[in-house]
Amino acid sequence: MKPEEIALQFATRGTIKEVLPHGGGHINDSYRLVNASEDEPDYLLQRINHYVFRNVDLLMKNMALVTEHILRVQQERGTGDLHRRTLTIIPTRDGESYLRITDPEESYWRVLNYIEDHHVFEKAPDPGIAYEGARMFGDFTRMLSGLDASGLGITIPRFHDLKWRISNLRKSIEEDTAVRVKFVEDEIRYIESSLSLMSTVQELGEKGAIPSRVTHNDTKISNVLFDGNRRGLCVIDLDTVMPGYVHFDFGDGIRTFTNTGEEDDRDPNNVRMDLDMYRAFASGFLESTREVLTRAELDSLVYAGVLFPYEQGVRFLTDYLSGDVYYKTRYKEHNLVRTRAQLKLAQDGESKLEQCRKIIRELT
Ligand code: GN1
Ligand code: MG
Repeated sequence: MKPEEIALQFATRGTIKEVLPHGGGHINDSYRLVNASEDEPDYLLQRINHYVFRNVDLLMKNMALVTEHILRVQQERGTGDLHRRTLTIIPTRDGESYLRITDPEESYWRVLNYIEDHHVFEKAPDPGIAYEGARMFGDFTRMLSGLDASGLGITIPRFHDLKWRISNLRKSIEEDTAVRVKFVEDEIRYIESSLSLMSTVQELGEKGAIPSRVTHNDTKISNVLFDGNRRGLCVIDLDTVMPGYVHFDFGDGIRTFTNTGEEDDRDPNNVRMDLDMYRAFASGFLESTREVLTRAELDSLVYAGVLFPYEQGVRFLTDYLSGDVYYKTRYKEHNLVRTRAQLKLAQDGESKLEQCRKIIRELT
């Protein structure tokens, strides 16, 4: 079924005159539903990737809990312009939070409010934007610190379980399905040699030294919408919101905000961890969270900044070795290019670990 036909099944207002492809996620497909009437809002239609998100029902229940909680907090704060500052699930005409289609193939769809006049940055252009984006993600953590994490389901089991990610990588090396191991021996060596440093956060979690919280789990800059005045409007992409450690959000933010190159830079020499951006991200994030985080969390955040480029490198490499089955790729070596860029960022971060520790210490 076409997105145009799917759209008709949701309880939208007005008349949809156009369906335009929207955004650049690696997992779901999104479309903007343009309303014929100026007075009626546009919407966002999304096809939920069912291969990645096996339990759509649970995912949508999480999303309802989180969006309702955020709306309540924003209302208590007296925030204006609420429809641009919160995500709202638009139900189907039958009152369901999503639509399941079985014919001709199984697919899952949902509709959200479209946030008017927003800007997305694929990369943080300057420290001011990095600060603001980080403040938004920190505020997300802060708003959800009032929601019991155990009430949320796990949308992707073991999403940031490093041991599991490493065991999958080792399996993909052993199986060598795509006959590519011979190209990545240096990368594998680096991953093995840094594993013990990278395991710090997981070990703290296992010991119970850091608490479980509601985490976003995909805190890249393109998941914050900005207005025309460089102010953050809203955090989007709530599919991976589930219980986790604050390190997951801090770490993925550092991975994406501080990279001087691209996530998939073909030249790893372009990729470094920019310390001005680091300071900007850390100070924005901590501005919102300083009061809710424990000392043990604050003292160990620095490890998250190296862990996330590393873990992302491990995930891209596993997909490369498995023959590109998870991430959308635009060319044959795309996952290899991504792997090298991410591991370069992890290595650069490792070499700057003490400087980063100092930055965080100064801010806490
Ligand atoms: C995926 O689909 P997108 O771009 O929001 C991935 C993230 C990765 C990211 C890398 C569910 O996110 O974990 O960090 O790509 N999401 C999932 O860009 O695997
Ligand atoms: Mg995402």
